[in-house]
Order: sequence, then C-alpha cells, then structure tokens
Amino acid sequence: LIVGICLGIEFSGAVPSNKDFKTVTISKCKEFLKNTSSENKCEEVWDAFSKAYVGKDPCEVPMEAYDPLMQTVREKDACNRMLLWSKTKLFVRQLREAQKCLPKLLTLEDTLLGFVMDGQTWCSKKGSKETFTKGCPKSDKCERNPVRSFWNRASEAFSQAACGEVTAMLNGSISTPFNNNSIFASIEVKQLSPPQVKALSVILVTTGNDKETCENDSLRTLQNAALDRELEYTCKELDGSKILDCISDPDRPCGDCW
Ligand code: AVW
Repeated sequence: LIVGICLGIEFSGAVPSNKDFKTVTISKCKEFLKNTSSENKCEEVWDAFSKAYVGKDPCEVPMEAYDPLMQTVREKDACNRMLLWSKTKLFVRQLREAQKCLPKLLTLEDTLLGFVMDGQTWCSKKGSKETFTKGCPKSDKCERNPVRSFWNRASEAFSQAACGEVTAMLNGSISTPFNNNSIFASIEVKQLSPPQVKALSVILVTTGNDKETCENDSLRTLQNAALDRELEYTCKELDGSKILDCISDPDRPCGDCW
C-alpha cells in the first residue's frame, strides 16, 4: 500500500488519466462498501460503469447505456427519508457536513453510485480504450454526454426506490425553483406515484435577500403535477442562512434549529 501511495504521488503527472480515474473510482467504491458483504464487487461495478462510455463518442452516450450498471447495483428502498434536491446541492452538502440535527434523510450522494461519482468528470472517444477527465463536453454542447447521462440514469433509479413521503429541497432564491429542464422535474418527479409514494413535501430554501414563497408560479405547477399524480403535497419555506448559523453553533440544541 505504501509503495502504491508513493508511486501514485511520484508519477501522478505522468499516469494516464484513465488509470487515475479508475483507481479513484474503485477506491471510493471500496470505501463505501467497507465491512459489507458486497466489499468485493467494485471491479464488477467498474466494468459495468466503464462499458457505458469507453470507446464511444462523448456526445452519443444515452442514459440507457448505464442500464447494465444499474443492474449490478441494487439500491435499498428508502421509505420516508428520501431527499431530492434541485439547485440546492451546496446547501444540502453543508447540512450533511454539519452532522448535527440532521433529519435522517438520504440523498443520491448517500448511495454507492452517487457517492463514488460525486464531483467526478469522465468521457472517452470513439474507438479509444481510455477515459479522459479533462476536455469532456459539457451539457450545453451536447446533452447525451457520459456525465449528464449518468446522473439522469442514477437519479431515475434513485427516485424509483422512493417510498412513503419524499422530501425535495428546492431553491427559493431563484425565480423558477421548479424548472422543467432539471433532473428533478424531468425525471425524478415522474417516478413518484402511489401506492409506493404517498406524499411530496417541498422545502423551499432561501439564502440571502431574494425570497420566493410557496406561492411561486413554478411551485404551483409542481403542486398540480403532484396532485395529478395523486400525491399529497405540502410546501414550507426555510431560511437557509439561519439554519446553517444555528447548526454550526455548538451552544444551540438541535431542537432550536429545525
Ligand atoms: P441541478 P437537478 N454530482 O441543481 O434537479 C455532480 O440543476 O437537475 O438540479 N453532479 C450532479 C450530481 C452530483 N452528485 N447530481 C446531479 N448532478 C448533475 C440528482 C446533474 O447533471 C439528485 F437526486 C444535474 O443536472 C437531485 O435530486 C446538475 O448536476 C437531482 O438529481 C445540476 O443539478 C438534482 O438535479
């Protein structure tokens, strides 16, 4: 292990990015599965993952390319504690990092694939065996890129495992908290339906002075979409800055903050 670490550091500039990326991906996978019966599954996960995009044009990777990967990783159902988010990734991360008073909510980043791929970029080229982590197309250039398609597919699988009441943290400091182009609107909400899912509870998080309310037009659209799907719908506004101040204050008990 020590030799490996030394080599990794010494040659980090020279090692092709596919080796680095594979190493990082497999080690994060092993970290996540440590002390579980699936500990040895990470090579299999890597094979299924890399087959989705290696050798392909980075603008021609549809979300279905990750179907075999989803078969190798079965997520447990998350009843009454699933947390979806849209344009609130940083806030959700800060909440999780604070580790205090956290309602026991599960995000995509708490699942194996979400944890492993969070923050990573990857793509390949037609006919290549390599993975690149730089110069990959962004979604404004092409929608069907390996990263975007991965998050689409992983989010679809994640929301399919929802049950009971699902919470969504949306951004109340932008004019369209529920945006049709988001993964939340275009993929996740469409997976939520009875009898498995009963209710959608929106938390509208505001930071700073721009504050939308639950009466926002796009949230009305979401409410109607939820009611059409026969889901109960609630929405509540939350001052994000206050919450973060409160949970970072060691003198204030949990109950004060939520
Ligand atoms: P967004 P969305 N790491 O804020 O509703 C890196 O516009 O579209 O909200 N990139 C990610 C991650 C992640 N962990 N997750 C999503 N992305 C990408 C997944 C994705 O391409 C969670 F379950 C997305 O379009 C949320 O409920 C873009 O970041 C939901 O999807 C910006 O997301 C958030 O997607």
